[in-house]
Amino acid sequence: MSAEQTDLVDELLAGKHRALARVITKIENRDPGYRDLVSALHAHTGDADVIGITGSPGAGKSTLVDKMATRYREQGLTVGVIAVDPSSPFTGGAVLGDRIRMASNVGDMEVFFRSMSARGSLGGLSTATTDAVKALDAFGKDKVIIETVGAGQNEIDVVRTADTVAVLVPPESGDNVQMLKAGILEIGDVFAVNKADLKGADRTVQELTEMIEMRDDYGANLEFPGDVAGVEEYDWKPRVVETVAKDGEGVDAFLDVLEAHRDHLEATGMLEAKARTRYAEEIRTLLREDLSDLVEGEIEDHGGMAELVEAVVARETDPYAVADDVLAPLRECVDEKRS
Ligand SMILES: Nc1nc2c(ncn2[C@@H]2O[C@H](COP(=O)(O)OP(=O)(O)OP(=O)(O)O)[C@@H](O)[C@H]2O)c(=O)[nH]1
Ligand SMILES: [Mg+2]
Repeated sequence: MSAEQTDLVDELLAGKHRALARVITKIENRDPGYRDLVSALHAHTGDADVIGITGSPGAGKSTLVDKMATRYREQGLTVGVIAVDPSSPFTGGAVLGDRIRMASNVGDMEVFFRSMSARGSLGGLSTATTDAVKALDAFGKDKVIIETVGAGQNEIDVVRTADTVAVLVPPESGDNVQMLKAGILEIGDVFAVNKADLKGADRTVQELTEMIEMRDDYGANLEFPGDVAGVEEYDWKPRVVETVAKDGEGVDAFLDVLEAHRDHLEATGMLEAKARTRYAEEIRTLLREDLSDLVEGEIEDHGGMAELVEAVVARETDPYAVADDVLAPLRECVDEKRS
């Protein structure tokens, strides 16, 4: 690691918000050397409580996150917020930034706010989010909140970085069934029927409760690498609460439920199990990305994709033979190392 990078890490660990912001920018841009930074931070992580907030556009996520941050600050806790916009092609998260943006906490440096957007990074957003969470965790933020619009697989991947996931559902949104399809219902530990001041909240609470009752496979889709004591006792049943984020109503009860989930994760060893699962996924993702880069390099060395395709079109070769050819040098290296 360069001296500059070492300084940056030291400053971040010493609590300098400017260094934190710079590290996250490097992570987001995948600046050369960002990997060394994240590697250096890893040893300092593991203490933050990571909460994911998702839900349909305009559900009130930012408004709720703002109220949450205020409450946490009142409790003397430090907060980091990452607003992730998976669909936005714009840089710097300007789109999110122009909406409700931590209105009451602007200027309070103990609430660090940052938005991140897809920027055309292929599948890299959840990696970037995971890394940004690490930076906030290493910095010493007690609570790290990830806000993301719930729509597709990308968002689900993003929110899985969190230990506890809350899904916001506005009353009578007609979204419920759609969410089921998108798999969001499966990842919610807590459901907040926000905008409970609007009509139809009771019915939405009831619908959600019924949907939860129909499920009995909480956490079943999690794979556990290694045995963690007590995990079989994890039997959290998702809870449904009502909130009026814009007035702060129900926010305390909502935070209590988040805390209850956290306690249950800890007591059952599920917190550890989830972390293990995430690390396994992280390692696999990095390996896939690195391998893919190697392969792209090999494609170039073989004349580039266009040329390879022409040869296939002309029936000089076929896709299987091309794949074998392109991989041959990599295979040889591996065989040499092994023997
Ligand atoms: N009536 C009512 N309006 C609310 C409530 N909470 C938030 N809003 C309003 O809903 C609108 C959207 O709120 P946001 O907090 O920006 O929603 P969001 O989910 O972050 O939106 P995106 O980030 O764009 O997906 C704003 O006009 C809020 O003032 C609530 O409890 N009741
Ligand atoms: Mg928002």
